[in-house]
Order: sequence, then C-alpha cells, then structure tokens
Amino acid sequence: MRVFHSDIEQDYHPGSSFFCGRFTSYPDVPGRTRSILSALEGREGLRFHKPPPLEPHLLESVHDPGYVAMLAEVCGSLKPGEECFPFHARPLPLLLRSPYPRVRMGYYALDGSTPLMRESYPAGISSAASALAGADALLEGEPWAYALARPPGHHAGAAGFAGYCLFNNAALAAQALLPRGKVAIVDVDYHHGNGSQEIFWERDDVFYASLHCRPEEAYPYVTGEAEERGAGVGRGHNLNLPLPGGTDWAAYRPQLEKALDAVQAFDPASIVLSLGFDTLASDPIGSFALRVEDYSAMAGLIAQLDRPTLLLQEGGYDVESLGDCIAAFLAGLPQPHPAGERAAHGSGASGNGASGNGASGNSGHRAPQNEGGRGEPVS
Ligand code: Q9C
Ligand code: ZN
Repeated sequence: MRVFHSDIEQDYHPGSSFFCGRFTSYPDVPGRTRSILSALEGREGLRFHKPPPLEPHLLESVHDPGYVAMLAEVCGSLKPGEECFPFHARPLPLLLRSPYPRVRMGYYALDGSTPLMRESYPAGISSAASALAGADALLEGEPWAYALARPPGHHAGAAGFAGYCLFNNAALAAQALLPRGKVAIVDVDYHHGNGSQEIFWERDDVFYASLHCRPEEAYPYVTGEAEERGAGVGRGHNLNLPLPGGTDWAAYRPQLEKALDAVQAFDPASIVLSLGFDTLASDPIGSFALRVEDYSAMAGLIAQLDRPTLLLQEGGYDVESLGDCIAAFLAGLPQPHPAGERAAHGSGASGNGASGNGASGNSGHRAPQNEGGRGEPVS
C-alpha cells in the first residue's frame, strides 16, 4: 500500500484554539503524525511517498476562489509562528469589500477554533496534496492507499475553515475520483463532517455517510442530525448516523453496518474513508468508547465493500495511541500474500487480519498486483 505524507506539515503547530470563550491548547499537534509514522515504519508492504506538488487550480474543484485567495493572503501576511483568529463573527457579504484580508477572514470563518498562521497555507496545501496523490494511486489501479494528511479536512466547507481544517481533503479526493465513477465518502471521525456534507449536499454523484457523536453533545453542534438527507438531486445521498456519548463497539458496529449497506446500495466505484481515531475511549476530545482492537474489526467491515478505498486521516488526538490505532486498522485489512504463498495455499487473498506474513522480514518477496490484498487486481 502506498502511504502519502509530507514533512512540511510538521512545521505547522498552532498553540491555541478558541473554544467556549477561552483559549485552549491546540489538539492537532505534529506529534500525531509522528506517532502514526513510527507505527507504520517497518511494517511490511507499505511504501512511503511524498506527494507531488499540488496544482493550486485543483483546490477550486471544491473551494471558492475567494476563500482560497483569502487563505493565501492572510497566511502570507503573518510572521512565522504568529496566530491570527477571526475577528468578525457574522459572515456579512459586506466583509468581502474590505481591503483588509483579516476582515475578509471573518466571512470565511465557521468557528473560532482554528487560527490561521503563516504555516497554515503550505501545510493545508500539502495535506490536500497527500489526499489527491492517494486518489491518483487508486486511479492507477491500487486497491488501497493511505493519506497521512494533517491538518484534517472534513469540517472545511467550500468557503470556510473550521475545526482545525482548511481544505476539505476528502471532498478534493472524491472529486478527483469521479472520472472513474460515483464515489462514497464514509466518515468515521468522532465529529460530523459538516464540510463534506455541505459540499455534496445537492449532488447525486457523491454519497456522504457519517457516524459521529450527536450534535446535542458534540462539535460542530449544528449539523449531523439524521434528518439531514441532502437536497434536490442529492436528496437521499446524505446519511447521518448520530450516536450518543459513551458509544462502544457493540453499539457502533450495527450503525456502521447500516451505513455500509447504504453505501453498497449506492454502488460507488471508489470509497474515501474519512478516518478519525477520536472515537477511541482515551481520546481527549471525544466521548466514545472504542478500543484499539475495534479498528481491526472496522477495517474488516470496510474491506467487505470490496471497492478501491482511500484511507484519509482526519482527527484523533490521543497522540500516544494513534500509532496503535492505525496499526490495528491496517491489520484488519486483507493481508498481502508473498508471491509463492498464493499458489501454495490455493484460495484467494481474503481472510481478516491477524494471520498472514506480518513479521517475516523477507524483503524480496512482494506480490506486485496483489499488494493490497484484494482477490484480483483492480483495473
Ligand atoms: N474541547 C477534527 O477532529 N473543538 N476536528 C472541540 C473540545 C473542535 C475537531 C473542543 C473540534 C474539531 C477534524
Ligand atoms: Zn474529529
């Protein structure tokens, strides 16, 4: 499996987030990426790639040009390390007439949780580049790819930043995958992906399904109700499954199966999985009760869809555990088989996780077509 990640994102470390009338420490820290990378390094069957530079016009496949321009301008005007929070709190169109980018910034801020910094723009761009490179890997026939994207994306709207997100990586990837056919975004981050929902609200070519903590209890508080089903031709192509705080795997699993049944019925050509690990019991922000090993079971269910799937990192803030979470998830996918073994054992490359060739350290044997573990190569 190809893993896409860029070092530049490590330079992005806002110190504070504004929440409920006070500044709190910013949970999207560079250590998140380090925790995940250290778990992935040395794992069999992964190849690490720096994404190619993103062509900025691709951002406009999803985002409003004025929004992208504001981000570039505000970030470019800041000193290294300086944080800039929105000042205006109501998105009045008049704000857009201001010559001051910091005033226009208020028009595009969906909340105050996310400061802009000089480093935000390049980090956001390279995060989006990883998502798009992952989408390209699927277009080239890979059955799986992992985009270790930071900052995350699913709260960013067509014209708005929020919840540590600047560009909507999932939406950009979904858009890039459309030439191959319909796309489903499956969002298992603890938070509702308001941005992804909004972007595809009136679309029937991208299905959005999300499991998240219900809006009565959790950020973003204003979206994520089951009644939100999409509009126009998009009606019925948006599925929210809000769950109460305390949800554990026993309660989560049947809801995930419901979402995956709906995705199956939609019959997408590809899947984008908005993969957040803030559903973990020990997450400092979330209130769900999933355990590390539940991510193996989750992966097994996702794999049953048997579609080319981009694993796209969203949230997850228990830095110590993030590496274990991604390792458990990958272990739950069908494992790659070394070239000889397949013939020897006859039947296909199915099987769920645990077994396989994990620790063998034989660097020479790789099954080129079968690397992601699907039964046949996907064309
Ligand atoms: N004390 C993502 O997971 N603030 N964003 C919550 C909790 C915003 C989370 C404050 C949470 C945004 C991608
Ligand atoms: Zn989240």
